[in-house]
Amino acid sequence: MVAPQTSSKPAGVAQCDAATLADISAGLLAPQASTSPKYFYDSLGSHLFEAICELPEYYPTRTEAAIFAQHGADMARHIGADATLVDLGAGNCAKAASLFPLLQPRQYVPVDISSDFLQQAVSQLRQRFPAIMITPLVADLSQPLVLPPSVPLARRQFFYPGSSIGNFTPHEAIAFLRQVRENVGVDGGLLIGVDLVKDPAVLDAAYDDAIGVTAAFNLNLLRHLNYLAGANFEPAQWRHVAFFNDAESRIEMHLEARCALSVQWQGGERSFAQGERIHTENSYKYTVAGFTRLLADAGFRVDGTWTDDAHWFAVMHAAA
Ligand code: AVJ
Repeated sequence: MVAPQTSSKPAGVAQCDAATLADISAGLLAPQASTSPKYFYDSLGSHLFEAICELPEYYPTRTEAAIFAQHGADMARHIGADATLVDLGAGNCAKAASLFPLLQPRQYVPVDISSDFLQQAVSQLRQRFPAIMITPLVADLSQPLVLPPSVPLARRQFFYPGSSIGNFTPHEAIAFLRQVRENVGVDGGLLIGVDLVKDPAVLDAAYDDAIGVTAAFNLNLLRHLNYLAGANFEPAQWRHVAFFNDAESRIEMHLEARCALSVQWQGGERSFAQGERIHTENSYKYTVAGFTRLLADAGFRVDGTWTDDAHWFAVMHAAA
């Protein structure tokens, strides 16, 4: 039997800017506590996400890869060679790199929030593809997207694979895609991966795998918050919860307090009752028709849709 904690560790010093601290604070203090999924991705979080992509339960990555393998040449015909490929949330850049032989971009602009991870990936990529100009950009995709002058306006093709669009609410997704649309110019486009509605049992398993990698990914958020906000979360006091919310058509991930506890951080504190949760992620699932409408609302015209045989995932190309 573990003795109940009577005194908690002191909170540390915040390692971030005032805006990040204010964002984390506001989320934790809301009646339904929540945090942005962007805080999953410190270096360990990015590596844990890579591990998730290897899990048998996590179908999106390999299903999307199979769609690219089967239809990549057709996609390349829609896009044309010598484009500037802007990869939103590039991570390890592996998906884009696997398409380089077909797409033959002139320039590659990987954008990611995790700076260390991006730099590492880019130095490897430069050795493998010396002919492609690589212009990495560290940016938070929840903020307005501004590309530097080193990225020409002509022939911009945005690449947003992996169904990360699902982290936005449909309303936010339209706003985000409108912004992409404004950055595309007249002769560009968007190649985007979308996770589709399916049997909830398949969805639940994909976000609550048997060996607990997704649980570790979710719990790692607490370690990252300790670093970012000088908080004193103890991951062992929290449980991973994930389920499909049918009414909202989304997977929800939460962290649930295993016992009554309190947490301090720079400039704030909160008590959580046993069973109280922090909502850490939404992952919306769409139908092809629904997402086509969403792209149209953002000012795009869908000119290609590719799916797997089971219709678990779709890759769509939209033109300006
Ligand atoms: C990176 C947002 C596409 O929603 O499936 C994976 C993140 N969270 N397992 C997703 C995630 C839990 C992933 N995206």
